[in-house]
Amino acid sequence: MKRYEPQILEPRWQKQWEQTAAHQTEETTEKPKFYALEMFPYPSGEGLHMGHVRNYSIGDVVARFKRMNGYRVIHPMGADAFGLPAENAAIHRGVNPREWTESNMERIREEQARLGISYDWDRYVGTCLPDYYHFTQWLFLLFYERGLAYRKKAAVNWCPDCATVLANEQVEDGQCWRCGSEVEKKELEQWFLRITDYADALLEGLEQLPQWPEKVKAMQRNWIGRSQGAAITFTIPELNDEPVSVFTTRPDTLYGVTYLVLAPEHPLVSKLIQGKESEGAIQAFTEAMAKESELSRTGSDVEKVGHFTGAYAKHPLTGESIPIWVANYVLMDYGTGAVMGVPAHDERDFIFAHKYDLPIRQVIQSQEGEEDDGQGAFVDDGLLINSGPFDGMGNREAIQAIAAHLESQEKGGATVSYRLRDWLFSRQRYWGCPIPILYCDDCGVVPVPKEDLPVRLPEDVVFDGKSNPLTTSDSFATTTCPSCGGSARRETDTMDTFIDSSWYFLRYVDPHNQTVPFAKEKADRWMPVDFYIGGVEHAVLHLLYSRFVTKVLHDADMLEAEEPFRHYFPQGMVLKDGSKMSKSKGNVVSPREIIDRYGADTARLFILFAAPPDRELEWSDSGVEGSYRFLTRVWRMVQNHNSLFENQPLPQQSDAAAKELNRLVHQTVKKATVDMDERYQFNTAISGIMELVNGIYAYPEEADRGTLAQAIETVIVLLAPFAPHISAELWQDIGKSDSVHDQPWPAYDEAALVLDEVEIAVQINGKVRHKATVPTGADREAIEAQVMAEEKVRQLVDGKTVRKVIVIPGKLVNIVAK
Ligand code: ANZ
Ligand code: ZN
Repeated sequence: MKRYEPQILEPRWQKQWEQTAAHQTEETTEKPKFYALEMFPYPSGEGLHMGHVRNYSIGDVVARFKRMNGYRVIHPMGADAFGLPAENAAIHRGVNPREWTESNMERIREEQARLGISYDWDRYVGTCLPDYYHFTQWLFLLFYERGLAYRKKAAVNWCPDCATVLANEQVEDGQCWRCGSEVEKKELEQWFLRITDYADALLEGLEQLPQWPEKVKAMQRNWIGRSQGAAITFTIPELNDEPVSVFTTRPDTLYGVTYLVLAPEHPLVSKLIQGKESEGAIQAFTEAMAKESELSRTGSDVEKVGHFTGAYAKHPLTGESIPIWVANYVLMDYGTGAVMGVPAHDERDFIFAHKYDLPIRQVIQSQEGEEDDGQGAFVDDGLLINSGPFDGMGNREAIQAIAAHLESQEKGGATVSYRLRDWLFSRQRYWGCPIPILYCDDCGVVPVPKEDLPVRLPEDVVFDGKSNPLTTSDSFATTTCPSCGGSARRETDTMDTFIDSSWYFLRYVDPHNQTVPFAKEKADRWMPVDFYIGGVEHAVLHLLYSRFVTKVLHDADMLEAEEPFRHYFPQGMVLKDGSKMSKSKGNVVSPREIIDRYGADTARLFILFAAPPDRELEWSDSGVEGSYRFLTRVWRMVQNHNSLFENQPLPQQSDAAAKELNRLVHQTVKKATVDMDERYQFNTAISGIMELVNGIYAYPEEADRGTLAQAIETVIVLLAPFAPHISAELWQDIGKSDSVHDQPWPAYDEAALVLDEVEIAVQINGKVRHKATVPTGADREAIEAQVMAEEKVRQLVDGKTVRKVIVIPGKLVNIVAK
């Protein structure tokens, strides 16, 4: 018998698929489309890990299943190839980041090919290749033209010794990861993308995504953080009635304000403290706050620290004098950077007022009119008190009423705030996409004309780990201004690498386009992505940025779709011994070893069988063994019956065993179809196939050969999406000249699922008293259970004790009862 040797047959099939372009995308339009996408990998030096293998195995089953079901499928792959690790390799090991990245890309591609994933390699996209980043720059210019890219001073992490900007991950306990010096915040000109313009669209779009997990949508909603409230204008008499606006969600508490708090960075602070006693202390406080993160200032267990400025504001409705403070917990970049303190009704303000001995004034009372116990803030709904004309009003109603009243007096009005910030987009890094902007002494900021793209990354750069390498290239930094011909300086910042992955799925639809990022017609042919699978760690940033970019491109008339991913499916983690498989835990199982030992089909089958795709998957060596044994069993089953296919017997369910096997075939097909289609329950689909294989092994020698042949064919076809190599080989071994992967997914016949039935006699103490109808082939237990439950039988034995039930399957049941 021919032996199962995956190490030999798998590479052979992979080569054949490559040579025949077997997975080339069908661009026809008669068939419905399906866009199957897996998150593309970062080409690190480590190669693929099991998380990748799981990701691709799931995506591939979906792609293959849809192809067999008559869809034209696009299933592309690429590499997210810009990023810091390449630059670090250059700094620490002196390697060229481009060569380092390209060799990793090559290695990962080889490993992906070894898995037998059905990618259309002709559409391969690498974000660090000039071919691709040409159009990342093109898109940046589009954002710039549409007023969605702008420059603004922003605080960045700055290491004074290395004279460089640090990413947040490079700041460890407030110190530079490289030299250990204290990291400062420094205000530098940075590029931003105006994602806040799309805050509402990004929220509303979530309503159109019923197939996204609720949890992921909630995370995005949270991140956007839309908050409905009011802006209220206080004035500062000593500064000529200069207005100061606060943002509050609780205008109903306006009469309870006993102080205002400004963020230390608020522009009014320096004016307010000028020449006052507080000046020195508040300046020092402001400097100290500038170095702290948002979390270290506002965390719920962080002590609230404030300083009185010595200045007062005037209450917009009562005219009262309100002391103005600065405090750590008020942030400049939320709302207006100023808040009104209402200690009676806000927990945080209550703590602050207690600490600094500020007055507390209750303005909302519970419906029952209980006295406030003074133990904390009263944050529930109730009726207004101490609130002038609004006394007695319910506070919900008062939120609207007070906002409207302020509006009529031009002292404020309803407004919305978002947690979402504009996307800080520039990086002082080398291995990223250059920002296509020039600075000319005469013309100012000049975008590079589209016909001059791409702005290529220079290679004559120095990696000293200090300055941005791009600033060390002579060929790059100076150039001529396209509008006046004078000399100009190039922008040396590169783009945040998140932009690269925010549009790659659009490049896949038209990867060789040399003039535009993609043709609209092609985008409309394929978008949106129908099934996007990847780790839930991307639930916010990557998925939100991709949605943002898609919406901008939609508004620019570049595609019809308004959302990039119809169905986002977060895959579960791969665990080993109960914890995440990771290098630091030392519990990594290498995909290479598994493939070397058992073949890719076993690895894929194990991963898909061991758990539903959205659940955690516990790695198990015995489970892998089990999958291998199953494939070997399928192999033997087919080889043993090889001769069966020589004369192609027609199935005829002439005997009971054939009928039963035929029923099992249809049942298995139905189960696999229902489990796989949009339910993605691959594990149960596979266990169904395993049962069918058991049924075939148990099939009697003398039963109909045609039915047996058909059952075996069905197993091979059903296995094709899971274990594509072995099924291709076995299909060939039973004499088929076409490819198993071109077979239609088998249909099932509901009529064939119905069990045949027989009539049997039911005796009580040896006398026939009843006839029961039971399924053919039902076993003793099933027959006894059914018969004893029948109404007629229950009546017959009523009041008697059943001593014994004798079942002769297919013939009779005798109940012995006294
Ligand atoms: C007065 C007040 C009374 C408030 C009350 C709450 C309860 P969300 O829901 O997160 O939007 N706030 C506004 N701007 C702030 C800033 N820049 N830094 C820190 N806190 C700020 O929260 C809005 C509430 O957070 C606002 O409503 C304000 O406090 C505070 F009984 O105003 B509130
Ligand atoms: Zn110029």
